[in-house]
Amino acid sequence: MFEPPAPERLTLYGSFTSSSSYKPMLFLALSGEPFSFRTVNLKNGVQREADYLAVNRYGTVPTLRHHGLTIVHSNPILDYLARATDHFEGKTEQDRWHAREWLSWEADQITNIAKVRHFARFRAVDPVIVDYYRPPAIAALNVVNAALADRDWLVGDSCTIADLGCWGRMVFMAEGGFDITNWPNIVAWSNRLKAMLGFALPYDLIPKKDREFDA
Ligand SMILES: N[C@@H](CCC(=O)N[C@@H](CS)C(=O)NCC(=O)O)C(=O)O
Repeated sequence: MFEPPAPERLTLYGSFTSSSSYKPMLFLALSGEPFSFRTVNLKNGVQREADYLAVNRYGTVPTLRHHGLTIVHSNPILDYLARATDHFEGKTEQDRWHAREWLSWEADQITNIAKVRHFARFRAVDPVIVDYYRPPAIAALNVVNAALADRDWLVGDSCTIADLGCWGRMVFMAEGGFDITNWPNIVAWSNRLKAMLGFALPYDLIPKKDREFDA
């Protein structure tokens, strides 16, 4: 069921409600690389079915398959895509490490925004839980806002996987009650991303059904 169409074709498994899926999806949309999308419906629990667990043992999206490789978790996927396609890669060796430093940091910190949104949107939980994640989420937004005070992109002078990873994880912030206008440098940065050819927000970008994307 989840066999990739052809080993040489990039195949992304994801879900339209998932910020983690949006990150590589946005990379692929902006880069114009051909790829196949395979939907994993989280609402129906497809991520916990044996066929998908054989692809991704964590039962999460996204997963990328290419040339016989299976890569799970959004940041290793961004790392792989940058190396494999040379899009959104840092220009210098230091920039390449700096971009990956941002990805590691976002997994620790921006993920708090995704947690607030997750509990606010998908689960009826004690408000204490949301209150626990909100301050570190705000702190993460403050860090990104400050980093963008005197620069257009997080690393170097062009968009890299650092921007796609950090933006992608925070993209549903409004669903968590975060008003982006409180962070004006993030607004300006998101507008730069939105101006790029191929950009779309998750509900417009991630298909609800399997789909082929050609160059
Ligand atoms: N750290 C992982 C997080 C993956 C993750 O937790 N994905 C969520 C959707 S955003 C998921 O698949 N959840 C499974 C579920 O809800 O059962 C990544 O960045 O890929």
